[in-house]
Amino acid sequence: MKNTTSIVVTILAWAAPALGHGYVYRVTADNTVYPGWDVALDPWLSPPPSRIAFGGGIVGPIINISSPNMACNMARQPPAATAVVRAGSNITFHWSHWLRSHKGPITVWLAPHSSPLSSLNVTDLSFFKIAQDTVDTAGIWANIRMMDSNKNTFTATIPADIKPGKYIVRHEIAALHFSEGNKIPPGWESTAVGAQFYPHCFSVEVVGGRGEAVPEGVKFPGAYRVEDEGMRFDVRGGGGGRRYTPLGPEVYKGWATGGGVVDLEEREMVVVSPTGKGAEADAAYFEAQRVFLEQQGAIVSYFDSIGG
Ligand SMILES: [Cu+2]
Repeated sequence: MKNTTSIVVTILAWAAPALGHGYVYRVTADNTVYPGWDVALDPWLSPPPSRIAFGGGIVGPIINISSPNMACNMARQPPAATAVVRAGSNITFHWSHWLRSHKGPITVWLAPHSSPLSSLNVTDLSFFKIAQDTVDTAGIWANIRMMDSNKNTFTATIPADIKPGKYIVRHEIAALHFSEGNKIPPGWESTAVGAQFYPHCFSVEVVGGRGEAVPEGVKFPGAYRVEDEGMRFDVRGGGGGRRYTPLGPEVYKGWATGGGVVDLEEREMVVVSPTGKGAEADAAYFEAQRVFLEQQGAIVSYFDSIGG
């Protein structure tokens, strides 16, 4: 017990507030495994690593829905790489440990763009929703399902009918544990700030499709409003029988509703080097990542154990 506490305290001392929160450390896009932005390892790599993720290393919640950070979090470093995905293929986000108290919906969005990534302003983009999970009839929330049934991953399908080209993928977990004013547990009043948002963004190029669809999108900030019903829900008390109303527009269905689902040829799994420095460096990177995820898991377990 004491041992665990001292490990937790040591880590908290330097990595503190962010690390209780989860982050996407890996993305499997159309059977190619890309490194995400590893908050523990990537800020220290020299030269800076080439990632499909917007980097910056911040994993704390966005609590102000008018903030420009609602688009792609506080990530200030644009991606240097782009995942190439076939229209109709899957993209899977691999999360580190997530706090069980932080229950809420998960969404995935796409926004087309034609600017160089280095000068792209993500708040100008129009995002359409391609995947969503909220709460099931048993009261299990999306991010709990992600942990307990899907090995900390969430998967979306790139609509088969969208116009080929460059897109930003926006993947968001929202946490509603402090969203219902009268349910704040004693001692947590000062942190009761409402719904929290944890967006992550990635660069992809959609290829191979026969589609021309350019679905209507929404901007972040702007897509959510304070008065939206989905901003509030009593995730501790099960909502008192109320059904959850998702935030933002409906999921874009594309051909899914009118047929036209594509049959993609199987693709062999490819792992993109996280270091670009050969097998030995990659093995060391993956080992460091494994150790760190374990430590982050210890922090999360600690918070879980005190109910936070
Ligand atoms: Cu939190």
